[in-house]
This record gives sequence, C-alpha cells and structure tokens, in this order.
Amino acid sequence: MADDLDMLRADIEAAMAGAEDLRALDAVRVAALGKSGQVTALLKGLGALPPDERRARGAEVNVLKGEIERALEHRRVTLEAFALDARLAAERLDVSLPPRLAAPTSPEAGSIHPISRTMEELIALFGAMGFAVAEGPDIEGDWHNFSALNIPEHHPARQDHDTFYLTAPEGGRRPVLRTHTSPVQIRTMLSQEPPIRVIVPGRTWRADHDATHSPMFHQVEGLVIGRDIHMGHLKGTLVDFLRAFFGIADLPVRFRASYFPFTEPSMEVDIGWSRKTGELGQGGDWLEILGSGMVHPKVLANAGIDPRVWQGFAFGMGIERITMLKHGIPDLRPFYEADLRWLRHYAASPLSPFTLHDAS
Ligand code: 2NL
Repeated sequence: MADDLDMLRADIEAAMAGAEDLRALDAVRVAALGKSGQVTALLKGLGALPPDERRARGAEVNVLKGEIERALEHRRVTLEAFALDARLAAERLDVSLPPRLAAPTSPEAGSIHPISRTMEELIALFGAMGFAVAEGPDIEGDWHNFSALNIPEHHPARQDHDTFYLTAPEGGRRPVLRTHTSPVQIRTMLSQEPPIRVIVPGRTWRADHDATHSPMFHQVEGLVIGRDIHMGHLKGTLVDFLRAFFGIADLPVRFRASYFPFTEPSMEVDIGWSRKTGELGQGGDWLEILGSGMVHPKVLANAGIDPRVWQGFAFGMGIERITMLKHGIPDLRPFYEADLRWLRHYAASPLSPFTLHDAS
C-alpha cells in the first residue's frame, strides 16, 4: 500500500487509541470517514486519476476504509466496556455493611409505639406457650359481642351510654363497635374444632372518656379449650405469663373470686406492688391486673362446642394498663396524641428487638 495511506492509517489508529470516551472516538470517525473526512477526501479524489491508476488506488483506499471501520468498531466496544466498569465502580453498594444507626427515636428512624411493642411481646410470650393469634372485625353484631357471651339483654354494658352503636340497616339490628375482643373467641370456636389455644389482641371501644379511660383502647384476651383443661392450667399459664412479662421471677400473684357472665368460676388476678412507690413485686399491696375464669358452659354451647366433652379457661386484660405499669407511664392520654416528645421517651427502637423478659 502507498506510503501516504500507511501514514494516514497510523495517524488515525493513534487518534483512536487516544480517544478515551465514545464522544472522542466519534470525533475520530468524523475526521476520517465523515463528509469532509480524510479518507472520504481520498475517495472523492479518485475521479481525477487516470483509469488504470484509479483502480489500484481505489482498491487500496477501500481496504483502508474497511480497516478503519473495523478498528472503530473494536475501539467502540472496548470504550463501552470501560464506561460500564467505571459506572459499576462508582455506583458500588456494599450490601454487607450494617445499617447506619440513626438515633433510635429520631424522625428518620421511626419507632415502635408502646402499644405495638406490648402486643408484639404478648404474641411472643404466648406464642412460646403454644398460643396462635386470632383477629376479627371491630364492628360486630349484638349476638357475637353480648348474647353469645351470656350477657343478658338488660345488662348495663349493653346500654347506649356505655357502648357505641351504629345506625341499624333497614329492618336489621344496629351494629356495635366491639366492647371487648371476646367476639373473636366466639368466632374462633364457631370456625375451629377444639382443642383451641389462641390469644386475641386488638382494638376495643367503650363510651367512656376521662383521665383513665379512652373511648378506644386495646385488649388482649386468651382462650384455651381442651378435654381436660382445668383451673391449674389457668393459674400456671397466667402466673408464668405475668412473671415473664414484667420480668420479675418471684412476682407475687393472687387469684381472687369474682364474677363475669361468661366464666364460671371467675377470678380476678392481682400482682404484688407497693402502693407508696409504685414498684412492682414488693411492698405488700395488691394491684388488680386481669380477669379470668373457666369458660361458662352456656358460652361453649352458644359457640357450638359440647360442654359435656370440652372445657377451658379464658382471660382478658387491658394493653394500655399493663404497658403503663411495665414502663412507669403515668397518664393514659398521651398514648393517642402522637406527641414526638412522649414517643421519643417511651417508644422502642425498631433496631433493638424486645426480649421475652424485658424488665426495662
Ligand atoms: C377483664 C376480664 C375477661 C374473658 C375476659 C372470655 C371470652 C370468652 C369466653 C369466656 Cl369467648 N371468657 N373472656 C374471661 C374472663 C375475663 O376479661 O377484666 N378484661 C379487661
């Protein structure tokens, strides 16, 4: 090939090698093969040559053109690979790094509301004792909320000033905002064959509003049904639960005879504390903490379970109340006020998992 073409090819190849990105490479392509490029100029100049020279020269220029096109393509592929490598390096993420720790209750981190935290603890604690979690509707029928539970027609709990009723549908009975989570246990007994072992945490509603009562609050109830479940199971379960929940291994627990329409016999459960200091576990005073009893045979029958074959126990407690006692929270109202100062103080970090016996 003619020396001038060799020199031109060397120049263009050097320019290509020096092109460090796709834009620079395209400039090299235009300078060689573009409308006024050097190789294009040579092709245009062929017409001025005598015919025999033109053929030989034309073949050489076309070979050069082909070589340059292939070299451009090769360099383009290389530069694209470089560009991808550079991007991957720049956007590198180390997925094995631990998360950056924001302050536990800063706005960025979010935090677990004390009610949610207690619910999680209840689910974990009772879960470890073999209880499943059941849920049901907040808006209930009168039968599931009252009648099935052996609560008589004229019981004060059913009155308008104690319970929120919704407007009745045409020709129907008025729905009620559930006043306890018990209707969920009724639904569980109706839909599942015993043996049954469930807890039911959830929202409940009563027409009550003062410093110690909120119209919306939370409850957890438990239900155990088996062929030979007796009061010993009730006592063992609740003593173990209370000692684990409050993190006090020798917490005094007392069972005191009481009355509920849905249990027979019924017992209120008290824990030891000091009325003077508020400290749990010592001080010689008693604090009522939950209600319990053996499920009334009429309630079992109402829920489709034969009381001659099956028996069991149930219990219920207020989630706000046990949360206040456990964490020394003095007032009920801030639970529902979303005040960040209160939440920073009492809410839990999502990054510090609760334990089954967290005494803090
Ligand atoms: C309390 C008392 C209690 C129950 C709830 C219950 C549910 C069914 C059948 C029988 Cl379906 N009993 N629940 C039993 C005893 C006490 O709660 O003081 N709660 C805050």
